[in-house]
Amino acid sequence: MSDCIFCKIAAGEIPSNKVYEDDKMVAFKDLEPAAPVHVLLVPKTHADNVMAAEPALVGYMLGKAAEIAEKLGIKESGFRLIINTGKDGGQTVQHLHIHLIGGKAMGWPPF
Ligand code: D5M
Repeated sequence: MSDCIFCKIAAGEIPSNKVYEDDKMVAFKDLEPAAPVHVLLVPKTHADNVMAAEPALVGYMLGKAAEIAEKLGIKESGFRLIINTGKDGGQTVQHLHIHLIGGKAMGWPPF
């Protein structure tokens, strides 16, 4: 999508602090980190949200999330994966993204 900021980041048209990239996705640091480690995993193909994405792609990204957590040093301490979806889910960017958050102990429920 031509006006999608995450499409532009994934294509390298807008700078980001990337921690991982392959042919299907990128992962980059969130601009408004909620914890010491906070990266966003974003597919290179546009999907508005998790419901619009290919399930196999979502599974691929979840597998990569575990790899990236290890790379960022939070595999042992633990982390949280979040996919905000739609209005009540708090989704503000309409391009599927998985938040990978860690580096501190978190509570539950998250609201
Ligand atoms: O989360 C959208 C997230 O995207 C939010 O945590 C800020 C982040 N964001 C928005 N623009 C950028 C850029 N340009 N770089 C890095 N991070 C960004 P949501 O789940 O939609 O509420």
